[in-house]
Amino acid sequence: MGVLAKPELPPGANPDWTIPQGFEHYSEAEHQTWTTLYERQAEILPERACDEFLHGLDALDLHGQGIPDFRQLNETLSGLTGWRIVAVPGLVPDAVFFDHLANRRFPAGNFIRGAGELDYLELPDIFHDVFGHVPMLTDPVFADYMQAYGKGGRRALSLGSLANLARLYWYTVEFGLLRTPQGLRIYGAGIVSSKTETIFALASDSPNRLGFDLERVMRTLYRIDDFQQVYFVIPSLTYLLDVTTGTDFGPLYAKMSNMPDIPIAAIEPGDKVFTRGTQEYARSGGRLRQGAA
Ligand code: HBI
Ligand code: FE
Repeated sequence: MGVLAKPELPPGANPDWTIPQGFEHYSEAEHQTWTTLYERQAEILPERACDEFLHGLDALDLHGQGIPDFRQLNETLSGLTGWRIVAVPGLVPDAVFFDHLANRRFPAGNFIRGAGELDYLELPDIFHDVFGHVPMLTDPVFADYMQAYGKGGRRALSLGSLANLARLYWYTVEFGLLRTPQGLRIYGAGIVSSKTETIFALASDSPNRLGFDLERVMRTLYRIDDFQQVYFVIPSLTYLLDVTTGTDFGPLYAKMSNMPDIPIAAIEPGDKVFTRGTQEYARSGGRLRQGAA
């Protein structure tokens, strides 16, 4: 994998990579794209997204009336958990990203995907960032977890252990599942902002679904180009917060540095198996082969 080019600070951006959202510049078509994406998710998320996510949509009045104004969202969000959304032009350097999270600032892209790429995009746009990530920031426990992650990220960078911590983010914040008395529910932004993966993550018999274990997750490889082949299940948001803030990551990083990464579709001895997946979707070529949106 090539070394990711160090993104250059775009002209006009602040040293912390923040920019004005430019709310007044969005076109009618861009507002309509948001509404279309919102309506598709609103239809399928009940009984699939966790209660904390759905309550967050209500608390923020994120109900599909076009692209939201960060100034309005921030008044409500900061009152609930002290978090604020800051607009950025796209991915920002890791150190910048962690510093924002450590200060309860969530960096959200201010651009929205084109009408022709509704179903899949590599880069996080405003719908992924704001619809996918922000509702969970209204939950006090998850809000604490995200700030702890930011503080941990700064430390991981200093220890050269970013890869392990990025996997923790990937398998929780982006693609995490939560166990509830009503069954498994989604809290990961990468799933909840995707129509097709929202269905796949809970209903398909292709992926593994395994009980969350901190070391196991931080050793497990992941993919960025298609549906996940494994989802990790937490028993509660409090568990996730407690196990991460209660762990000294230094010795854990040192221990993992002498251990091999775990392949994406592996099931290891000691795994708590909710679903032993067939991996049929991945084996059949996934999104590219099946033309799945
Ligand atoms: N920048 N804007 C933005 N959004 C992200 O999700 C993001 C980022 N920079 C780095 C990053 N994520 C990940 O590499 C971190 O989890 C390490
Ligand atoms: Fe994301």
